Amino acid sequence: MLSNVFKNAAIYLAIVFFLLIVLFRLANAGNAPRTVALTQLPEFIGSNDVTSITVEQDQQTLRLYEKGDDARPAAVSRKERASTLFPTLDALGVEADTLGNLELGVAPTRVSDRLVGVMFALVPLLLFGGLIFFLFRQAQGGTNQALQFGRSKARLLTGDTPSVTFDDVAGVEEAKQELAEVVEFLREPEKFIALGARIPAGVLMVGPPGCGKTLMARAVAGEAGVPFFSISGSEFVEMFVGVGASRVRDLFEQANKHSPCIIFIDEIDAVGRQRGAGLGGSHDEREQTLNQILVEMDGFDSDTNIIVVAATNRPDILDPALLRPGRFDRRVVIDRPDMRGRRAILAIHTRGKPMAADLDLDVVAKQTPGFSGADLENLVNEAAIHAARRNGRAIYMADIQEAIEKIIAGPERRTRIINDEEREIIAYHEAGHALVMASLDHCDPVHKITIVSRGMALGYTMNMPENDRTMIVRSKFEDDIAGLLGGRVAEQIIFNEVTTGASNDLERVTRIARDMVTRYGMSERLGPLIFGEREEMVFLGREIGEHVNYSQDIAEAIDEEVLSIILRAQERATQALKDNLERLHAVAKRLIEVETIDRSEFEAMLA
Ligand code: NHX
Ligand code: ZN
Repeated sequence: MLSNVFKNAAIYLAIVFFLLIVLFRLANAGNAPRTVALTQLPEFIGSNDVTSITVEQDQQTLRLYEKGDDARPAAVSRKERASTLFPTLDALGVEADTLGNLELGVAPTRVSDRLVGVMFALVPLLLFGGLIFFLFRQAQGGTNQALQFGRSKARLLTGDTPSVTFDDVAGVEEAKQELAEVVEFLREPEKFIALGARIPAGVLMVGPPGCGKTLMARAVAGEAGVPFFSISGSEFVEMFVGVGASRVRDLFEQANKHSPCIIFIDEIDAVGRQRGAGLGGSHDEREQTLNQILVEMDGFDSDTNIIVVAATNRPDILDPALLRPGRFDRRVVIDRPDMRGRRAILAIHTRGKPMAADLDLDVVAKQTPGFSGADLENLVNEAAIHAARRNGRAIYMADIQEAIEKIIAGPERRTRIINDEEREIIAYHEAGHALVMASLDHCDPVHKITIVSRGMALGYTMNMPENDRTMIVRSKFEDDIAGLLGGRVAEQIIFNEVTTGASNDLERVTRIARDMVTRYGMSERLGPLIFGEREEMVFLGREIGEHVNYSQDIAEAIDEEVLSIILRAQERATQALKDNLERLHAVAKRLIEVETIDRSEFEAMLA
């Protein structure tokens, strides 16, 4: 509080001081005596401003010129006798080259000149003022109250009661159940207080981005019918020193006036990172903000009726002080939805939109493994856009299919020019993927094979899991690697040549094999150990780096193991294709003919 007052006062003082300097300079503009060299004199003689010219000589001030004297405004050199310029000097017998600097007496400038001076003096003032104003606006996040420091945005959001309820949230049933308790408390705090129950001060929502943490928090407020104040942790960090803490104070003050209510702090990891951790950045500011949050939450008593909901996708880096009892002691996991969850989320997003009768949400849910709620919302929107662009009246299953593929692989590029030779390579590459995947037990069923360009890819083979997976067995990794190598292996077998095209396949293969060795302990040689610690490099923003915590020998062994896993898989892919050479030709030929083969046709070709 105090530091903030001081800081504001300092800024006010600086502004006033600046104004005073400017005014002082204005008042004196044009009146100061000026020192010039003899050779510059002609410029000044005859000017209306010059009232006198004097020179300091032998501790005497000699007056050489007085306005009205008949002085010659011509070029002079230092060698020239000064007497030709100034009769006074001649009388005194002073030589020009012994003269020191001359002082010009200057008349007060005229009013019109002074106005011009004022204009010029105003330019830097306006620039400086504009700069300050701009900085304030930045700090204020766009408000016009330029001099109001430390006012929280939450105040401007007025703490409205959200209209979303639990009906608008799907795919996180467990989280809903846990939060139902919070809703009940917010609805009837007296009931709990009468029994002397200690109400949770804070709920920490943990989960990957786009899975509905914010929506869930809003729904809790909406369901309980209480105001919702929200602020993001990152907003605290980007402000002036001391402002973060004062915003927290302001936010809680506002919330107190509207209790019972919910305060939502998004991305709390931005301020709630372990204190003293990391390099660089303004940590004092962050710590002050964090401390203020803790102070405010500790100040809650039994009749406060405020519940602070915070969200993060990095609970591991939070300061333990945040998680102590009486603070964020409840943890609710908001994870990626499973197939049923996705179905329910799709039902919400298709609600009220003209959906065609052929739409089967179960199939869509099945085809979107790993999609978050936000992804699904985007999917339905893309489908709607696609339907509109073909002037449709409703969103058909085909629109959804197109949207899924667009999200996974990028927009279709039918006009890309590909010659026959390249088409053949692409067709064999994709047929190779498909046949290796089909002949290995742990690969997901092939859903679609195409040589129609999409995004960066010239062609692609899509496979889809039958069911959601929570864990992956080692054999599946091995089969997946072989499947990914299948395209390149086919190129090698058929053309006795490989292309640059498989770069993305190889990237994925390398990542899987490396993770098998270093993260999942799936190499016998290196054993069930984790190698390298993933860490967040604070000074590089959100980038994830790796901390090497193993010896050079181990590093070599890891590389060898990764290579051996990949070579073994390549061997198996080669074998699978050699065993299926006729099918490989058949699928590739068919691809060249029709460009796209779907699951049922592919399975028919295998039989
Ligand atoms: C190029 N593209 O970059 C050309 C245009 C081998 C038949 N000169 O493996 O399209 O060579 O099974 C995400 C997805 C780069 C990122 C695909 C980055 C593809 C795709 C290179 C098929 N299908 N390769 C494949 C392919 C290419 C690339 C990607 C990406 C090809 C192959 C791209
Ligand atoms: Zn490929």
